[in-house]
Amino acid sequence: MTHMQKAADVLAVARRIVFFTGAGISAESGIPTFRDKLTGLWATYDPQRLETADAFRENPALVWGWYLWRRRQVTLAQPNAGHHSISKLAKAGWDVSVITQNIDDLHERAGVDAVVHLHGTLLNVKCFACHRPIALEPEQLRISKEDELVEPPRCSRCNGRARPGVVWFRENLPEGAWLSAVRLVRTCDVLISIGTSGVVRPAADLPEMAIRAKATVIHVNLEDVSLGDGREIMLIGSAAQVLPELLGCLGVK
Ligand code: BJW
Ligand code: ZN
Repeated sequence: MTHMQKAADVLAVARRIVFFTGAGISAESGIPTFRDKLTGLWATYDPQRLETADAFRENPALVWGWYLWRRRQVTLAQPNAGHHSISKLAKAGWDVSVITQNIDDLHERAGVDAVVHLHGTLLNVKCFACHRPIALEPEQLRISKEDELVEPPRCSRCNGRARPGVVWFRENLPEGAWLSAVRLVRTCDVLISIGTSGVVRPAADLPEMAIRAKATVIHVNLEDVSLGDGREIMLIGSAAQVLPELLGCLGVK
């Protein structure tokens, strides 16, 4: 039996399915991943320089400008067949939840309502000082090129700087999101982990948590990222190819 058929058989009888997604699922929508060679954002940028609170403190205009550019990139992108497959499975009657590390809104735009965002979202803006949400006008979000320095707007309540509503290294994950994720993972039959390198914790602990809770873990990735447990099924290929094929085996169009 092929790995694909084995995965379809497991899903056919699954009661609760959790999708756990990383940058790889949005790659075919044109959003670069973090750690892939050549196309990864970090091939040209040093993450330590841009994705930490220290970096923002040192050079807020560089970091804010860079996030505005990424925001525009996300706004112009469209969900791909991988994102759409997840919502098709839900519409076909499966009990499906989505936990994502991604800061884009492509799952939502593919029709999934309650997405758990472990690393925040690019579309939210908050105050660096008092953490309250900040609403910005469209012209404050405009940008012309990626290396433009843009001074962040100020918070109307405390005059702190606006920052993206994402989770940087050494920052805690939003507590509610993390608790929801753990609850979903501990009670699912199948966790489908898509397009994540599994190096950033605590998110990377979720597949192992699912295995400990006796769920089957199906990985979808360009490379073998399995943990070496008998409960895993590794499907090698791109999300936009593998997921429609998997749905095809289940008779979901
Ligand atoms: C495809 C595909 C296709 C490609 N189809 N597949 C030492 C110092 C400081 C911190 C730490 C430390 N040691 C450990 C830590 C903790 C740290 C951590 O884990 N660091 C490791 C890197 C070592 N974690 C944290 O700091 C977290 N907070 C925390 O732990 O708080 C407690 C604490 C407090 C005080 C001190 C220390 C700890 C927070 C983590 C926040 C992560 N934030 C980012 C940036 C978000 C904002 C932004 O985007 O700008 O989140 S980092 C980045 O990595 C982003 C992602 O969500 C995350 C995961 O990446 P992902 O999704 O896995 O992408 P890639 O690129 O890595 O992988 C893509 C995969 O897809 C590959 O496998 C490809 O093969 C595959 N693929 N195309 C299918 N078409
Ligand atoms: Zn403020």
